[in-house]
Amino acid sequence: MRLREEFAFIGVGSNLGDRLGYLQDAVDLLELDARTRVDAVSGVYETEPVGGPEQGPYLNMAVRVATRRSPRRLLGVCARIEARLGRVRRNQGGEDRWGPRTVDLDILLYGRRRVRRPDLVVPHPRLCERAFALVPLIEVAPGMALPDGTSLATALARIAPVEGVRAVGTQVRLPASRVAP
Ligand code: A4P
Ligand code: MG
Repeated sequence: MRLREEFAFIGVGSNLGDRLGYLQDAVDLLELDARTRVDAVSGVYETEPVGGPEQGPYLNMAVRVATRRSPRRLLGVCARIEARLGRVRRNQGGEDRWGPRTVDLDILLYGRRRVRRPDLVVPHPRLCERAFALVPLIEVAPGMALPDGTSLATALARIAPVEGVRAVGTQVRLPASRVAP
């Protein structure tokens, strides 16, 4: 069955190695998926690490994609990109949880859909607690609301004042095929 195109929003984070390079590669690889195109990218933010062991600051951004993949298939696309960019999953649920990573792709929203499966929860379960996810998301999802009708702006206001999230004043490039001729 061919799904119609829907907008989904992916949060990308990196805190190891060439962080900006990993964000760019993640965006380019999302565009390479045959059923997904990158529609917009947020600015890049440097953010203090939340949770996990002692670790360095992250770069975080959000990507709006138009996709014909189901939520589960899109999660598969994200997992393959993480693997390709060198993220090694060890010790699931153990000390690596929330630990440093070359790149992490989370599905923050998939339209107004709710998904509750053992391997996938959308909206992302910790979205509303995390300024590092919400601030870039609002850039690429202006006016968007959560499935319960709460606007993202209201969700952000609930966790204000926002600390530890600083725009670095740069953006990754939209993949070449998206740039107007
Ligand atoms: N999973 C369930 N729902 C989703 C979803 N909506 N999107 C499952 C993506 N994955 C989802 O994730 C574990 C499992 O979550 C996946 O196999 C998938 O089936 P993971 O990426 O392997 O592990 P993780 O990222 O270490 O754990 P988790 O719980 O996803 O952590 P988070 O919530 O992604 O947090 N601080 C700053 N400043 N910036 C960050 O980007 N990121 C984290 C990771 C911690 N602290 C951070 C940041
Ligand atoms: Mg994750």
